[in-house]
Amino acid sequence: MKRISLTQYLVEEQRLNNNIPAELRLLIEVVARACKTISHAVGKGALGEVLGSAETENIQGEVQKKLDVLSNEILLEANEWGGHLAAMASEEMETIHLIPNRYPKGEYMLLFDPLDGSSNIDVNVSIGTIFSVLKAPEGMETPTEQDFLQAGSKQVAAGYALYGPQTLLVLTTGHGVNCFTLDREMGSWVLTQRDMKIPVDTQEFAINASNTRHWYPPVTRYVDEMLAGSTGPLGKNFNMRWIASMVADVHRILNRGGIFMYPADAREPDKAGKLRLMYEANPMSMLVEQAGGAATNGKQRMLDVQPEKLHQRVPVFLGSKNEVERVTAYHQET
Ligand code: P6P
Repeated sequence: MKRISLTQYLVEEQRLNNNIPAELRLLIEVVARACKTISHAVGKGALGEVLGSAETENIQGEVQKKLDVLSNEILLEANEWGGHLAAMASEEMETIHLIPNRYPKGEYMLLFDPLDGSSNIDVNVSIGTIFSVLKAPEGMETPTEQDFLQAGSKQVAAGYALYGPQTLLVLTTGHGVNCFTLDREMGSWVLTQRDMKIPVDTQEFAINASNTRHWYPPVTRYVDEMLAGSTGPLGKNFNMRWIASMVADVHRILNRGGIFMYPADAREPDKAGKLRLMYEANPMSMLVEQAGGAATNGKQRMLDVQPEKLHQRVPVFLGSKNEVERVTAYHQET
């Protein structure tokens, strides 16, 4: 079967369905090129002197890995001169990054977690880059942090790169989800999965079970019912997977179904869980919904959550529609 490249896919989408403006197409290609560079650095591992800690902390107070810092710099440098962006925001930077005056400004704003799953870097487990694209307010050349605080439903594109046995790029512009595999010999992204769909039911869940004693009742009830197996109230046995790399867990769910949960728990007073809304939960929720799944914060549709802070955290329940709806219903009952 003749395979097509990311460029050909995007050009054909733009030409045939007119659903990807040229500027957005070019922005996506810049991000995809930056992910190729990150993949190359990640792939070198110890040979590239890029493993280990950078001995610095990010805005989250997390010790940064060298690859966290390098990946962030790669995305900043690749996107500054392109002319498609008005500003960027990153998990690794306290506030937004405006495009330097020497470059033309564009109509989009790019948000990213440059290298998600950092705790896995040094032990050679899959990690990834997550990105989200919003539109800057009309004619706004220098957006403020406030302009970034748009609900996930306003995203015009979202995706991730997964640096695993293969390097993959999974992308949506609001018209389904497609997966591209990096052809390392040609250096091009090749369309390998069209219109990915998440089964509405599943027998596989993903949660960090070491936090069991901290969970609130709706999560405890749901996990206990799954653990009860075929003789329990759900009438079926469940398997569990937890890679501790959201990109890898979400990719598995996009391929074979499942429910991913990072709930709030009694450890944090703000009841927000660990994952960030703007550049983890929102892009992943757009992908999951576009693939026929569901995503909530336990109380409401994730993409309807109105952001209040750039780095705000949010509880995450996403994946197979029927299971996300079940655990969300349990939250409504409390
Ligand atoms: P825990 C990685 O650090 C991350 O942000 C997500 O990729 C992942 O799902 C989660 O945190 C893992 O958290 O508490 O299990 O280490």
